[in-house]
Amino acid sequence: MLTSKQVQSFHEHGYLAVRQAVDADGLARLRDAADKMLERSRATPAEGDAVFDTAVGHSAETPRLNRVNHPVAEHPAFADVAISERILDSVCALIGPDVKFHHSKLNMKIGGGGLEIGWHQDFVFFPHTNFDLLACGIALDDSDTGNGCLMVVPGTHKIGVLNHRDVDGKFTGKITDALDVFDPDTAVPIELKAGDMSIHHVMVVHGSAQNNSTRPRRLFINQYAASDAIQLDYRPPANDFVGRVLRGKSITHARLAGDVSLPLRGSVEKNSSIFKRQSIVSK
Ligand SMILES: O=C(O)CCC(=O)C(=O)O
Repeated sequence: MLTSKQVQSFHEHGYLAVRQAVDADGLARLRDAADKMLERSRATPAEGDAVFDTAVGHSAETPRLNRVNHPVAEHPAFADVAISERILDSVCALIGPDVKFHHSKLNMKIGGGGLEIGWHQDFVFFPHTNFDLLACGIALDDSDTGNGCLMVVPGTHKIGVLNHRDVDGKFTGKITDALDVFDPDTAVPIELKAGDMSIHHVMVVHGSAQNNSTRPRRLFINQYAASDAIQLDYRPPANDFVGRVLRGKSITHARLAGDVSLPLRGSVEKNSSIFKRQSIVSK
């Protein structure tokens, strides 16, 4: 369970590192499941599919992934951790007693060039009626600045929704014109040991550098939402976990965050991802 100091720090800075969020057995199961997913991806073509976001050079002989989409629906080891009491205790301490599942992903950030993720706020990818959403990232490997750990800009969850569109209004997936609003030089790394967990607010500016080391940096991310945060751009649920109430009651009312303008992402290509979107727009 989080301490009151951790809860206060999250609300003040927009992120936390939680040590040993999964035990050694849980970690071993996650790592084994990640290895199995990589094996399974050998059958996926180079361009990827709905589950596997392939990295450059992916082939049956040399599987290389940027991401596994919806891992909770692909292997029980991921689902067990995503809905574990231990993690839900932390989530509820931060966004309240009524919580639902939003989505999961396993970002692989492979050694020898795993991709950079540009500065962004998660909220713009899935705008809701309020901001009580957060992401829990469980490290499958030790994660530090050497292998592209998550970086956050503290306090930016309080500066409002930033622009993630180019001059033509096309959604870029990364912040385009707000460098006067936040200073990337004030970003801090969230360094984790395998089994630790980062938690970041849906509005905090974050990203991560390319992995130029020889070590992998796998981060299993689960997004949770307060049950009364309702997604504004409806999409058919990708699996049975999406929208599932994990703690507390189902809601009868949506809660609005106040007088805010909520940007809608708009439609994107099939099997698009943050990796593809950010590189398309920056080319
Ligand atoms: O894996 C990372 O370093 C960042 C993850 C992230 O921000 C995302 O997938 O939206």
